[in-house]
Amino acid sequence: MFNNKQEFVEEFTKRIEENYGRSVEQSHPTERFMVLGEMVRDFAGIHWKETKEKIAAEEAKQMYYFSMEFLIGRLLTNNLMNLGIYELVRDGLQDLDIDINELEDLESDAGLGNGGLGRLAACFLDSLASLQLPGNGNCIRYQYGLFRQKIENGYQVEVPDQWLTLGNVWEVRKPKSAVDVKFWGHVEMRKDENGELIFEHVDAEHIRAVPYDMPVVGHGTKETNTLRLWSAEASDIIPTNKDFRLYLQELQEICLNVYPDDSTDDGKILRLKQQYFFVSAGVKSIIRSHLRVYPTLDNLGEKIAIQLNDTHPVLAIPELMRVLMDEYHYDWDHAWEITTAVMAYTNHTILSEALEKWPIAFVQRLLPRIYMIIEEINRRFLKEVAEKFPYERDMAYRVAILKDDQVHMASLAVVGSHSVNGVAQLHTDILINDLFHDFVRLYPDKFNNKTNGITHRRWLLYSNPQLRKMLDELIGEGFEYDLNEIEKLMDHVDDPAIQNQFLEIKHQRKEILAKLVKERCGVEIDPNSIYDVQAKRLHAYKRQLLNALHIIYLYQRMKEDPSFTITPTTFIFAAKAAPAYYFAKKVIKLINSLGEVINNDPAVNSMLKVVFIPNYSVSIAEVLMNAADVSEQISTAGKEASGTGNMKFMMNGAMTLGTLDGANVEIDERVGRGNDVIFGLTVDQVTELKKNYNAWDYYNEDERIKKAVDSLVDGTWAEDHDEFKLIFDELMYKNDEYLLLADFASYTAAHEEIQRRYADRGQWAKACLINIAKSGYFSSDRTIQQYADEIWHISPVRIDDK
Ligand code: 26V
Repeated sequence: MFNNKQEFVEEFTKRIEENYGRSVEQSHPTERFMVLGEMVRDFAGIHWKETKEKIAAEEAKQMYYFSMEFLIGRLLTNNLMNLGIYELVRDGLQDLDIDINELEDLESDAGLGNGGLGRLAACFLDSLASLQLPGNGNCIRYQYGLFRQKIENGYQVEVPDQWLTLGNVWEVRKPKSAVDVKFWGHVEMRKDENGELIFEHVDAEHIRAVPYDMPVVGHGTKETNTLRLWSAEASDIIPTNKDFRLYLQELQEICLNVYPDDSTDDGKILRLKQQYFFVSAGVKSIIRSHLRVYPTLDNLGEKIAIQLNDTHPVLAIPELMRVLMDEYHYDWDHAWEITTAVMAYTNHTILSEALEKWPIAFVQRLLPRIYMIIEEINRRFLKEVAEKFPYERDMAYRVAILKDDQVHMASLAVVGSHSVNGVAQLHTDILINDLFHDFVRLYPDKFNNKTNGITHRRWLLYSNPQLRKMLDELIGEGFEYDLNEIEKLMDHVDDPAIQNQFLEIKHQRKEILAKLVKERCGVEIDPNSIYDVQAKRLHAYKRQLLNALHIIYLYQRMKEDPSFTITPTTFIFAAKAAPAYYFAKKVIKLINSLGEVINNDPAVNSMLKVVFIPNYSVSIAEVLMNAADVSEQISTAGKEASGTGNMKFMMNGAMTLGTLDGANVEIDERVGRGNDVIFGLTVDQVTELKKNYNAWDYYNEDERIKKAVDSLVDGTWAEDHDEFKLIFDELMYKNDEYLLLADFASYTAAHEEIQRRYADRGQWAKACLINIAKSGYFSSDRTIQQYADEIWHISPVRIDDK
């Protein structure tokens, strides 16, 4: 390949000429990007084969992360940096008069996910490879990522995300590894010559699943894992009872886009198809490669772990049962023993509307054999429940997989896995004491916590080179490999010179963000103002509306009382709303309307600005998180399973302004109350208050609330007084489900505390440095090590230097 700059330049030039028949000078930037990408992929490819051979030779156990989402973002910089060839390539390109930054900007984000759950999967892949652990991803090759968000007249408009226009330079199509997945049809039962019952899925529609593999390279290691993305194509066995064009059209829909969550009933069948498509293909390809190394599937549980990322891939449980029984003739008990040894499930939400349930009729028609197996799992499980708790009749109903004409996927997940974990301690406590309480009584040993993490490589080292440099100089480079070492920074937090250096770096990052805001929003923001950022999916429970109400209060106060001043503050939002989530879209409109009025009002705009950055994505986050002074983590306590944005802000030296929810609790435990600002009701207080809550009490008793809420319908923010009526009604007539009004006073006080603390620049810098120093725990390397040790039981595979 290439070992030095000169070799790189030669190889690059040669490939441009060979691929495109042009000289480097005449080549188009996209051609340069493609060639560079191919070279990097081939560079990684050398170790890919070695890794596979080593795993087979060592008979190492492997993990497969089954996830409907991998929110990867861009890979060029990440791969170059992880491979340790960034400088070499940058300098080589410079010799050819090519700016690497320009090529970096040409890459589309691989936006194969909705939010935190998909980004977590991407961080996990990076940590697995960096820790040299054999762990692979299994997902769908969506033709379009999550929609691109445009803001038109303040409203969200969804535009298709055509991430594959240039092709995906990182992937390798593997037609030889294709498998067929079967839908519809029916099951025939007969006895074979030995009198054994045989189940045959007949008249099924066959769809070919073709894998596209992407190498996953770690930092400072040659171990190279695989992210396998499945794409649907026509099978050799084409349906005889369906028009071929209809067949093609239907199968193309399977991989058309990332499902933008479940707010509507539309496309439920399609979603179910997507789920079965990628888990069936994934299970089959795992079995195939297992049998290439071992003569039997008896040891599958010792050699393979499958982690189910939420309930979306849970059909992998009945699918593995089906393959073991119908294709390899295992009896039920043996198949069940293997399946439960392989499977582990992570829960990512306790919100009942987000817990998947499928109408039995759909599953029965689309996946007839799978449904039979689910029925049998349910039957045997309920028998066990009755035996263990003979005197608790309603227990069986509460835990049943099949009830009320629906398949309850979370119950299936818990029953069919040997491990069930939550994603932050508080969330796991709620799972154990509440959502899965009955299951805990049945299987006390299954439940455990794995607090989320983020890859500090992407989120600190690569996206904040200024801070990285300061840390390198101050505490050495060890923290780049083991983030726990970042705690060494504690020795310097009192040093005024270091505090100033940090503030200077933060200022540089704020200038970079200001430039992006100017480009994307056309608004000038002042890097000397406080950057107060809330960036996450738009959901009622995340309470962007509480943030907006507080801004309204500040605006009204400034207008009423000219002597009222604050340290200039820029409130920055970034959020996508599900296309059919009407309330969330209204909140986006409201935030944009606040910006419109406030930013153009000379009476307030030197102290207050509001900006909404469109199209929140991994690439935007890389610029946004490290420029923040304040990190808004304000969900109603108990509702945010963990959050991972909170960790990205913290690691880059922002102060959390948050409720005691999700991983905020663990951030707070580490940094201490003086270095974050915690407000609002606790989980227990929420439960208590919910018994008797009346939003009108807060409206009537707090003048600030009344004024802010009234402004939603009095024309302050929109000519049409009905524009925000939905929001008003949600708060007042639907009784404020997420308790915004109850937390308003303490939220306002928390902001006042932020203002006080920010005034003392040295103390503020010290608090931010403490946040950075204490962020070691939130590296996904720590999370992955815990999964590896406690759930998967996998060990590093070391590829030797040649
Ligand atoms: C989905 C939906 C869909 C219907 C409307 C309400 C609703 C609410 C939440 C969800 C999210 C489902 C799963 C999910 O993405 N959970 C997120 O997982 C992250 C990684 O563990 C975690 O940091 C976030 O707190 C959690 O919300």
